[in-house]
Amino acid sequence: KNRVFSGVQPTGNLHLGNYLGAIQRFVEMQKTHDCIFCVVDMHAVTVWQDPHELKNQIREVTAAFLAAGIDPKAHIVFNQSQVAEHAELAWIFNCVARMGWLNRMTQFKEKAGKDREAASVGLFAYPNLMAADILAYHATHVPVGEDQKQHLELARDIAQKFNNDFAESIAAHGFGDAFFPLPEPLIQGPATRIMSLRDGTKKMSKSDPSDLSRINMTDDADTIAAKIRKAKTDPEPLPSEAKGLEGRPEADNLVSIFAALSGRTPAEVLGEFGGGPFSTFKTALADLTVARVAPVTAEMQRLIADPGHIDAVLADGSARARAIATPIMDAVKDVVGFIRSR
Ligand code: AQP
Repeated sequence: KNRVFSGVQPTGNLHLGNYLGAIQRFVEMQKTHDCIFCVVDMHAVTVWQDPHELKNQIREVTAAFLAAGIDPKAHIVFNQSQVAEHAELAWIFNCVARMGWLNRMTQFKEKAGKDREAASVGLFAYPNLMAADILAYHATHVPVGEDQKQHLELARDIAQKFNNDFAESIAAHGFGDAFFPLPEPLIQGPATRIMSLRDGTKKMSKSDPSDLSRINMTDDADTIAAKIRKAKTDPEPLPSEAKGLEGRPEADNLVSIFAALSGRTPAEVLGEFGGGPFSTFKTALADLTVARVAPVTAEMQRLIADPGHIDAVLADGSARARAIATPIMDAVKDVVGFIRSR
């Protein structure tokens, strides 16, 4: 059966890239799949987080899920640290994945920066925990942005290696010839990689020191309009066809954002704005962004004002997530050869 798993880190500054590349897609997937949406707080602490802020950030991401239209009753919304199976399975995967595989992960290289010796071990092993997140539920489909493609490939390699390493035991325990499904990344739509508003070659990111580089989900209308007005562009007018966006990363990015927010293709957007100046287009883009983001922000603020309700949603989702992950983790322990009390 098809099951979707995806997560968002509660690292603050939730932005339009997270919304368009991930959360908005999650909302659509609810119609066709059983979905599990996770606030991955254990991933967040691979880089130090202020404990008080972390709680607020977990509630903020949960509020964004709910405000965007994720139904926590029909699907599962929870925070990772409440389901111990993530950590347990990640340990097994630490022993399945190879150092060489993790050494090739570009996100670790980017996040660790020059001083790799000073990065946390958790940051290095991050992709193993991500594989555990997905595979603890035997999830088959994972909607993510382009930046997570390499981690998904690693999750498939881990699943495959586990299936091979333990093939005999898997068969002996009656699980057939493969215990873990190989999860499929779903990287689709016009917003798989929203770029920084200050530099069209860098992705929009929570950790960019410049607040002008991103639209935060908590920005008010004036701030959104000002950031779009100040967004970097080139001196040429907008092209009339999508292929004219090649080699113009900033223009390409703004057109993609417009397309994703309006549910149109970039070609359709250029059909309306192509040949015209950026100023006209930016005004329309600011109006559209505010119209789409403001209701979500308002609903997020309403939800955040009642942390007790958010925590109850997470507790309920965690219990339902655990009910799926516990038998799978028990089976993993049997396959690996651990003794457990029954
Ligand atoms: N710029 C982006 N465009 C489209 N999708 C994006 N995602 C992130 N940035 C973009 C997608 O959002 C989901 C959640 O991401 P995350 O919070 O788990 O971590 P991240 O990818 O590390 O996000 P950031 O914002 O870039 O944070 P930092 O600055 O810490 O690196 C994922 O599906 C991701 O693909």
